[in-house]
Amino acid sequence: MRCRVCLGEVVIELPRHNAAFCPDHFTKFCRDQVAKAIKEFDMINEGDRCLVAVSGGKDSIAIWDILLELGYAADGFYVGLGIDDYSDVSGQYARKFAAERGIKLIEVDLREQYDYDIPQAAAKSNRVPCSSCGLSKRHLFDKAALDGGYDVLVTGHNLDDEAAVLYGNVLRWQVEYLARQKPVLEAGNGLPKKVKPLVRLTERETAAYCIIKGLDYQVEECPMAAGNKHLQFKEALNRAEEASAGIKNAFYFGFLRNALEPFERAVADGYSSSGIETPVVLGACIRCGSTSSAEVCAFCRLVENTAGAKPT
Ligand code: Q46
Ligand code: ZN
Ligand code: ZN
Repeated sequence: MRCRVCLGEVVIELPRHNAAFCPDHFTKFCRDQVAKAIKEFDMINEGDRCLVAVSGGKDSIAIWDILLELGYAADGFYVGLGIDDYSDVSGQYARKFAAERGIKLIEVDLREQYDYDIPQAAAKSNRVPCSSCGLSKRHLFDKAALDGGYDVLVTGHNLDDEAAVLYGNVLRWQVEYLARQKPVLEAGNGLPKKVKPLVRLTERETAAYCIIKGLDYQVEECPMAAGNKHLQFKEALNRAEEASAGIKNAFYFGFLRNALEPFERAVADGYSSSGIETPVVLGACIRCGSTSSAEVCAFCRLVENTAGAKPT
């Protein structure tokens, strides 16, 4: 096969697009896909200040690089999760990327600033580590975006991530989650606007983008990912993709086009999976001031239960 654009030597084949690309046209393809997602879903406006949640992995490094290449103002935000060497190395890649370009990387370290880490939180809770990790990251991402006055919080969720989450939510008909399964969540209720500009690229493509561009990233999988059911859903969808190229894309974008709206409407009309119609009253957490339906938000409860320390 030759490059679809210049007929040069190919570096990657993309069966779902029935195409192959040389290095230059592949990186252009990635930028074009991100630009298309941003435009299609109205993710970022001209002049917006973006904060990219950077884990040091391929997806967040790739989206940070692509946004800068596309001319967006994008700072980074990294959370030190305290997951042994994995976190140390991940942080180094995020810092290296920022330092080489002279751009801003905001950092929060769970141990230093909140007196706990993810292994501790996982040990104290009866749930998989990703549960307290996800809760911590979501809270800190939102806080950093709001405190820094950013217009948009950018995360590196790719097509594989979104299709796997959708698959899990469909299997259990999680109506409330399905109603929010969108590549853009507008600002509101004390939360920043959140966007996922990588939804048109797979993780194989973001990894290839980083390798071709010589961007260093954390190659190791998180050692605490065991029990994360999304990984198994991803594997199931990878098998489906092998059987039928493009099925992931069709599944995810078909949902957005054809099936999202009734879920949004149901939730707007007061649907509750518990069957109890209790209007959620949002207030401010008495510890940290973040928007919460409880007196003390879930993050502050996690901090208190895990470390006995109150966040500042
Ligand atoms: S870092 Fe945290 Fe992930 Fe590790 S513990 Fe799970 S959520 S897998 S993206
Ligand atoms: Zn080419
Ligand atoms: Zn709180």
